[in-house]
Amino acid sequence: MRTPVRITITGAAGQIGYQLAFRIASGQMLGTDQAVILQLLEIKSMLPALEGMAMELNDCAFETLSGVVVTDEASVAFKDSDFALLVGARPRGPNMERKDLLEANAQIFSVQGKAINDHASRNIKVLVIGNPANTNALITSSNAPDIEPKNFTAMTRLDHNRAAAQLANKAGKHVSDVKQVTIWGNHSATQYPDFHHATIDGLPALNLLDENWLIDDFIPIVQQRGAAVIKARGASSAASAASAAIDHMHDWVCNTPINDWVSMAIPADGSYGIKEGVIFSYPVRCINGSYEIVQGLEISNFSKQRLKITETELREERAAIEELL
Ligand code: NAX
Repeated sequence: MRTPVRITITGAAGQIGYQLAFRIASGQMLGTDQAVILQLLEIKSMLPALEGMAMELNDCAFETLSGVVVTDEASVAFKDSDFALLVGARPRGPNMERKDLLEANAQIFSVQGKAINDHASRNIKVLVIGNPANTNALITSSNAPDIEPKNFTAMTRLDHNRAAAQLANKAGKHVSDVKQVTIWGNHSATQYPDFHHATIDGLPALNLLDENWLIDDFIPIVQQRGAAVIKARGASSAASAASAAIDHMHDWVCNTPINDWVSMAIPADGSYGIKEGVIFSYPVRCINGSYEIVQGLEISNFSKQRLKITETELREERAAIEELL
């Protein structure tokens, strides 16, 4: 068993946190030879629930679990943290405008960014899940100036996995046969699920599936999948979101398969015409704990328009919280 690493989960007693903690503690994120210490952060009123969760984690007797910290203080939760999954966020309340939601979350994520800056490992890998995830990641990063911006990412892996599953189902294949799907941009309804480079069982998706279905059905199905799950389940995606978060961190650390890529929202660097200043989802390959944007993909005019729409939304979100950056 390797020396324990410290993993912070915020909003740990919420529905995603309750899935995440047990799967990470059992070795599903970093492997069954990697010991972990979970550092769980919640708001004060949720501490009793979090204590109960810590009891259950102990009761699982996981070989990989070396300790559990329960706290409502960010300085404790992020102390020496090697990985952080930022799930806790303010949900949209009645009469709340988009700007109010952005500002309420900006307050939470600026506090956590400062705590990361002051207390976490200098090599921490951060994944923001709480919405609006891309802009929350931007705020967290800008409040942690001593940590490299590339260490701050936001989650579009659930959208990526949803896209792959939709293509597989339509083609009558297994999801593992689908490669090179991309989610571009924001984790919101403006995201662009791009099928142009996707292959299914080695053949271009465009050769196997009707282009009208890909444009008129596939794209909106993926964009609206979160709302469809809420309608069916009466609650938002939780197990699938936790699973995607584990995939994101696992691949970041343990590499992406050679013939495929994944989608991660990362600091824009000018690639594909997206200027710096936003956290934008790109196709990436992970090697030795780092990620690289997949370069040189052909982008059609149709795709360029879609990229512009989602970039514009991210710039608007940024403008709403600019003073907190
Ligand atoms: P829950 O409401 O079940 O849990 C959130 C938890 O965060 C609560 O227990 C709350 O007490 C805690 N919390 C709130 N403020 C906090 C703070 N300042 N510090 C620590 N904890 C705090 O929501 P859940 O279903 O778990 O979803 C969490 C977030 O994930 C939401 O913002 C949601 O919109 C977002 N999602 C993001 C997805 C993505 O793909 N990026 C997909 C799933 C999900 O919708």
